Amino acid sequence: MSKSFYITTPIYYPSGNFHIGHCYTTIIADAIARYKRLKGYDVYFQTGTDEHGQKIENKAKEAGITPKEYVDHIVSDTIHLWDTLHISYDKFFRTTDKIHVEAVQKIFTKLYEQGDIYKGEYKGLYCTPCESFWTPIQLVDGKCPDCNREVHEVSEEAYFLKLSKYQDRLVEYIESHPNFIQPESRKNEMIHNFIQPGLQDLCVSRTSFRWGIPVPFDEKHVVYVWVDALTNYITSLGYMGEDDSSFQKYWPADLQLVGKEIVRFHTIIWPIILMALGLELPKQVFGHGWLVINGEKISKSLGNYKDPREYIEKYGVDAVRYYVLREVSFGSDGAFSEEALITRTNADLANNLGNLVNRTLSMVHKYFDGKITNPNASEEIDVELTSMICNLSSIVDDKMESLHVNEAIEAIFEVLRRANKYIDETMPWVLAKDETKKDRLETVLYHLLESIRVSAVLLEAFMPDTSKEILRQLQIDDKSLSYQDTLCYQVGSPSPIFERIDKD
Ligand code: ME8
Repeated sequence: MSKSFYITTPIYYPSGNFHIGHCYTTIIADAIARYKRLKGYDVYFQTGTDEHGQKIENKAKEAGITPKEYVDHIVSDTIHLWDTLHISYDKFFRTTDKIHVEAVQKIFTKLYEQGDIYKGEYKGLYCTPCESFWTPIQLVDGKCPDCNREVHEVSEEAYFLKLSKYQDRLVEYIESHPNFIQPESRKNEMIHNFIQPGLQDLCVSRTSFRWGIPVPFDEKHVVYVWVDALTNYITSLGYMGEDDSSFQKYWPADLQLVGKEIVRFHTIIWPIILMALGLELPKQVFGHGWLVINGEKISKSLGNYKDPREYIEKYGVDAVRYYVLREVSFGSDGAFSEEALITRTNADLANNLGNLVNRTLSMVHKYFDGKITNPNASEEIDVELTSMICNLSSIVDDKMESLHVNEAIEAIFEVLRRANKYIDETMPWVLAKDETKKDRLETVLYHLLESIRVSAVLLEAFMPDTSKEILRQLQIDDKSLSYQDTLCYQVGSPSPIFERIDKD
């Protein structure tokens, strides 16, 4: 039986159109999920939408429709965007799904009955756009430290989750599980800035709006949206539902990807809920950086973005996927610009990859009518390229295991660059003029085909359409990830994979 791998993205707020920053998290999760499938794992990749809360209620009111009508429209648009980007999610989960609502109510009741949730009075500062409570010392210039907007005082009867009770256990867990919070810098930030100063019990219900999951034993309260949202990672698997076989199979999650501003929810509130429920914690929460434009986070509230579909229509899905996967070192912030997207597409995809495939297939047709085997007339000059092909899969594996996704993709492009250089060094057009060099010419072209084949198989994780198209042109079924000596190629006609984009 294959090993399972459960990977999640955050569930997104359907409070407006999605931007390339949301696509970034989702494309990276998709590349990791596809890569794990390629390696034979039984992958469960989940994404979805976080549909409750005051912000959504307010937006729906402004639009003169019900909150459910409001989110339905955005959710169907989101699914369309993910499908356009070839996101290979196994589950798109909505927090308005009945199975989730019922399970959250059971979780809340269980925690209340066992004394981890209790009733009290809340007085504090609340940021509605972020759905976050803050203490006065956490504010920056009197405003929300995340979004720099006004917070307001709230005072109401409320239920509280005993975070304080679990503080020591949480610190101990984080310290004894070095992979739990990654990258390392985020772990230090959580411990020193948030946990060690002392965890206060968390207000986990609201009475000032209605668009949420009602507390089943006290219906004027709705469940705090972060408790509702975080539990999606288990309710979607059937936890507390009629059929929990997926939960038994996939929990604990292997990897939960989240943006850096929501690491604290995922590494403080979420593990404490799990501890209180007596469940295992996810193996890793990885906090990635933001895509920024002119130094500022791309965000709905700043409105500094275009619909990602504009880029997809102009440059193609795989150019967009490649750019976000390749350009940013995962974990750090990275600049997004249309100009850099064009530069990358031209340099890496049209020149490096596209030309290599086109030149090689054209030569295979011109000199061997498309049919090539390996006569093994190897020379010293071949060793660097063939050993790079042999090592590629293990390099990509190391990089993907440590989530250096941009370096994994770079390793593939290094082989492609080396193969282009190999053409210039071996000069097949000169070999073709000499009848006695026929075997040597065939060997050279064979090595080139192998460098393209192995790269194309690996590219399935990053650029699935491109991978499929290259393998179609090669007309080869062999998906092995190492250099093969004895394949019989009968390649198809070359057609351009990426056109150069004219900047003007
Ligand atoms: O936070 N660059 O939803 P959300 C990279 N509903 N990532 C970005 C980004 C950018 N410019 N802008 C946003 C929520 N993101 C909650 C999650 S999970 C139980 C609940 C990322 O729609 C952001 O960091 O505001 C976050 O991880 C994700 O998009 C969803 O943001």
